[in-house]
Amino acid sequence: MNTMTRFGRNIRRVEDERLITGRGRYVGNIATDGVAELVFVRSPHAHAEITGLDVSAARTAPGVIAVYTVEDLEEAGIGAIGTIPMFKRADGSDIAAPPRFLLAKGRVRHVGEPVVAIVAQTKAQALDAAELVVVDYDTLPAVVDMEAAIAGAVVLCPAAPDNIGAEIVHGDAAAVDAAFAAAAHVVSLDIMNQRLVANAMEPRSILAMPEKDRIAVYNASQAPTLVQDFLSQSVLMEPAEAIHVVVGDIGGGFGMKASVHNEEAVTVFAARKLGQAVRFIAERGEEFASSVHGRDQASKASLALDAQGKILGLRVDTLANLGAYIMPVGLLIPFVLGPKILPGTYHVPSIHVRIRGVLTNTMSTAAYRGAGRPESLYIIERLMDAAAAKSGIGAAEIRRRNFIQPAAMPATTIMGEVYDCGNFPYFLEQALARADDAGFAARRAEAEARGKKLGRGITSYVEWTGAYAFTETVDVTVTGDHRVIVHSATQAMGQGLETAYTQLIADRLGVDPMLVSVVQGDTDIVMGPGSYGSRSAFVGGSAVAHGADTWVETALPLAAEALEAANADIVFGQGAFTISGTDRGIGIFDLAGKQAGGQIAIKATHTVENSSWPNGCHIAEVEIDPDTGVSDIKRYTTVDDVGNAINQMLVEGQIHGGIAQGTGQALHEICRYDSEGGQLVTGSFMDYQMPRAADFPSFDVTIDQSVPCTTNMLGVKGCGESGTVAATPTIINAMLDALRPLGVSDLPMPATPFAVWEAVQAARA
Ligand code: SMO
Repeated sequence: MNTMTRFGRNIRRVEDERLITGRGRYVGNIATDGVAELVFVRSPHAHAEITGLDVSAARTAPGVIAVYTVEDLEEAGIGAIGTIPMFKRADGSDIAAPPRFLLAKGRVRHVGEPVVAIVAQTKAQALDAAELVVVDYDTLPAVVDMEAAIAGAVVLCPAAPDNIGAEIVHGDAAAVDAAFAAAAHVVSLDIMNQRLVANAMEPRSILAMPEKDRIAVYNASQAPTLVQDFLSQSVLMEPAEAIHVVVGDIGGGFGMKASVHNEEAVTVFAARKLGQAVRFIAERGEEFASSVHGRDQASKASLALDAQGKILGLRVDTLANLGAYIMPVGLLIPFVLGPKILPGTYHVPSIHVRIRGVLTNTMSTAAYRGAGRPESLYIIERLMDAAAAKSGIGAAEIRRRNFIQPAAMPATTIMGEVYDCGNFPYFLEQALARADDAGFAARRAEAEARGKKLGRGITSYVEWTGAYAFTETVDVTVTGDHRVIVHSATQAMGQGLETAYTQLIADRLGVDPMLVSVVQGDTDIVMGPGSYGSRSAFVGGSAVAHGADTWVETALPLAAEALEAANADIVFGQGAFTISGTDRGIGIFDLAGKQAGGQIAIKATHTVENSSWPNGCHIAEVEIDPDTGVSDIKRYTTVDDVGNAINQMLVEGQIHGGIAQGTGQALHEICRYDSEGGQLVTGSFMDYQMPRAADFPSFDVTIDQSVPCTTNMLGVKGCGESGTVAATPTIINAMLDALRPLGVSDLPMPATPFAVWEAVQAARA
C-alpha cells in the first residue's frame, strides 16, 4: 500500500507518548484538595409518584456540605429544560414530553433518574449520607416496550395519550404505493436496531471550580462550547463568557459525551451555589443507567423491485424510543439525521418514511457512534440481501444493478441530499477482489465438510458527515522561538486529531511536525460546535488548512517589509518567504521573532460547502456451528472511500474501532429493560457484553483515495463513524447467508449463540 499521502508522512500519533506513559490529563487527574464530591440518590423505580422526601438526616451527616432537591434548583430559577419545538405530533399539536427537570420533580420516569444530589467532603461521606435520604414512592405501572407504549396502557405525558411525542413523515406515499403495485418482487422485514450503551472507558466526569466572577468547568465533553451555552442559558443564567469550559483528555466519547446530562448541570449548579469546587465522576453502573443510550428503533421496512431487481420504492415505518425525556439530539437523530441515508448507495425512485418518537419509562436516547446512519444503513442493506435471496439475483449483482453511478455524480437522492461524489461500483469490485471472491465457494465447501455453515455478507455503505455544523474557527500562531500553535474547538476523544492537525499545519507551513502544538478544549481560546458527526477532519481540518493559508497571507506583507521588497515579489514555500528569483528570504520563525510580541497570530473562520459522503464496501465471512449457534468471523475485508486520508494509519484505526463497535451491535450488545417493572436488566459488564479482541480476525482494510470529496478544500470525507455504519449489516447478512440453506431468514440482534441456535431450531421444526 502506498504510504505517502498528499499531506505528507503518516506520522505516528503525537498524543500517544503522553497517553501511554500516564501523562494524560483527565478530569479525574486534577488535584482534588478542597474539592467536594457530589453523588446522586437515584430512582430505583421505572415510574413512581414521589409522595415524600426527607433529606434532614442526610443534611446533618458527617462531612455533608449540602443536599439539593429540585426545590433548590427552582429557587435558583432553574426550570424544565426545553425540547425541540419545531417538531409536532401527527395532529399538528406541539411536541409532547414530560418536563425534564435536572432533579426529579414529583414523579420519576425511569430507573436511575437523579432525585437528590449530595455534596460532601469525601465521596464515602456523600455515599453514606445518600443512604439516609428517605424517598417515599407510590409506584405506577411502567412501560418500556414501544408497541405497548403506543397502545397507551401507561401514559407518560397527558398531551400524548399514545406516548408519541412527535411524528415526522418524509417522501411521497402515493408514489410508493404505485411502485409497490407495479413491483415484481416485494420484500418486507421487521427490523430492530436494539438499544445500546456507549460505554466509554472513562465515565462522565466534571469538576466545577467557581472563581469570583467566573466559573471554571473541567468536563469530559466532545462539545465544550455547547456545555458553555447550556450552562449559561439553562443552569447558571450567567453570560457565556463567565463560564470557562476546559476539556483535557477524554477516554472515549462515542457521541454520548456530546450531550449535557443532568448530572453535569447539577454539579455546576452546586459549585456555584456553594462557592466551592465540586466534582462528579460517574460510577460504571451510573453510566449504564443514566448516560444517554443509543439506537432503539423498530422499523417495518419494505422494498419493491422490478423483475430485473431494480428498486422501485422503499417504505419504512419506524418507532424510535426517545426514553422518558427528550434529549434534543435524541429526536434529531431518528427524525432527520438517520433517514437521510435510507437510500444508501442505490438509486431509489420513490420513498415514504414515517417516524414516530415514542415516550417510555427508560433513559433518554441520543447520539451514539453513527447516530441514525447505522440504523438506516442496516435497514437498506438487510432489505437488499432479502431481495437478492428472494429474486435469486445474488447479493453482489443486485447491488450492481442499483448503484447510483459515478457518472451521475453529483447526485440528488430521493431524500433531497446531494452526494457530491462516489464510485460505488468500483468499491464493490475492489472489495470483492480483495476478499478473494473467487475462492469463497471452496471455503464454504470446506466449512460444510466440517459440519459448519460459512456465509458472506457484502455491504455497500454510504453515510454523511458534518451534522450540518459546517463552520469552524481556528487560531494559528507562529512564534520567534520556533513554535507553531494551533487552537481548534473540535475535540479529540481518541481519534488522533492532534496528529492529523499537526500533519496538516506542518505540511502547509513547511515546518517540522515536532514544532507544532495543537490546543483544544478551552472556550476562552476558541469556540465552535465540537466533535460529532465525523466532522473533525472534514470541517475542523479544513479550517486548520485555511488557517495556515490565512497565516501565510497575513505574514507575507510583513516578510516583504523585512526583506524590503514588494508584496508581489514575495513567494512562500518550505517554511520561508523569499524574493522571487533570488536566494534572499526569511524563515517564518525569524519573521515572527522580528514582530512586536515575538509572534504572528491569526484567527480564521472557514465554512465547508456541504456534507461529505464516506462510503465503500465491507465484506465479512462468518462461520456458524448450527448445533451450538456459535459464530466465528473468519475474514473481514474493507475498501473504504474516506476521500483523501490525512494519515492512513489514523483512518485505519478509526475503521478498525468502527468495525468492532458495529459488530458489538450485531453479535453482543443489548441494553435491556424488564418489560414488567421497567428495571434495567443490563446494568453492568456482567450482563452487557462488549466485543473483545479475541472475537475478531485481523482486518484487511484498504483506504482507497481515488475519489476525493469536492465539498471541502482538503478532499476529505471523514471516517470516525463509517466502520460502525458498515459493520452491523455486514455481519448479520453474512450470518443469514450462512443459515439461509437451513431455512433461517431472520436473526435478532444481538445474534448471540442462543439466538442463532433458536433460529436454527425454529427453522428445523
Ligand atoms: S454519535 Mo456521532 O457524533 O453523529
